[in-house]
Amino acid sequence: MITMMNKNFNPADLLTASETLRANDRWIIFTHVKSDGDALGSASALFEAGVNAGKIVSWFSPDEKLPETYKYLARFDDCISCENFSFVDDGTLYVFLDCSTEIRSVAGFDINNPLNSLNIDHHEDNTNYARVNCVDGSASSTCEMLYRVFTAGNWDITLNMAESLYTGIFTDTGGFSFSNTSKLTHDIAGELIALGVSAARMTDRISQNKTPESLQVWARVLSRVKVFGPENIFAVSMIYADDFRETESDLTGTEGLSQMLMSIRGVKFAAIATEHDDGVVRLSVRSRNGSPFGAGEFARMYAGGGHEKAAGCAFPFPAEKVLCELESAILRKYHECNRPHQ
Ligand SMILES: [Mn+2]
Repeated sequence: MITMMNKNFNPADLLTASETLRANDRWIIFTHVKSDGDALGSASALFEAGVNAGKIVSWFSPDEKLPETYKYLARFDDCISCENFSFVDDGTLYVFLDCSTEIRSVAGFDINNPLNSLNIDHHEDNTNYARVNCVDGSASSTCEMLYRVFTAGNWDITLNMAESLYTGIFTDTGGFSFSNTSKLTHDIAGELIALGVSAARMTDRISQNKTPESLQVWARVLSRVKVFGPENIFAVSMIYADDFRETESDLTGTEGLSQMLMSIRGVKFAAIATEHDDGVVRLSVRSRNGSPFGAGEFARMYAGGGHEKAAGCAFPFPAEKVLCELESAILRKYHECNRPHQ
């Protein structure tokens, strides 16, 4: 399996990122589409840090609606939804958080003329599109990166910021259970707890949030799970647009479903297909050690992206054919990986 570690990370980048933030009085923060706990947590923490340091800060997301689960994050309500942004060379610092490419966020950023910009991320496949890049592919989360930026520059970390940072670290590590969880991850979580974060309260807020409506979607998806392949290492299932309509729930209630498939005994690779309102089907893919290919590798076959073990892509088949096509695509890939080299 190819692991694309970011070769360019240098610990000095943390201080450079901190100094870039200090040197600029106006920040505009961008997070990625389909925001998750890490994107929202890092934006919330950075927003607070900026306001506390007397900066003028705003935050834009390409999402029409943010997942309600994270409503407790400071500055959650300050996020402005916007698809296209007019980037201007007026000295504003544009900060991208948790975005492996600029395309993952609002449209309009020109990588050939990257203006005054800062990219803080932990995706192995980050394209270093900004003027200043602070990307460590071995970090668990952007929140972990941001904590390291804050400590490198001696920024005050308030309780609000600590809760936001803890949120991203918790969600991107699956509650400290994925292989990206390191000693450093735990050390930082410990520091955040020392700042007043309650681990139990954070777990409640993040995990105890399912609505009865969203659980009906879970029930449908679980009833459709298909496990297959050698020693049953593959699992797939599907959410149809009708599932949302009939249960009066939405996409935000499905977070964690692909991880649920990974909890089936023996499963090393799982994919959940979701039919969106516009008919487009998107895959959420997960893998763990022992899978013949990584989630990222699979998603890239369909021009998707993400991490080696958690990735996503569009899947170009009509909803009624998706499960069948998905199973054969996985098996084809499996046979390709096992074909003897010529
Ligand atoms: Mn992340």
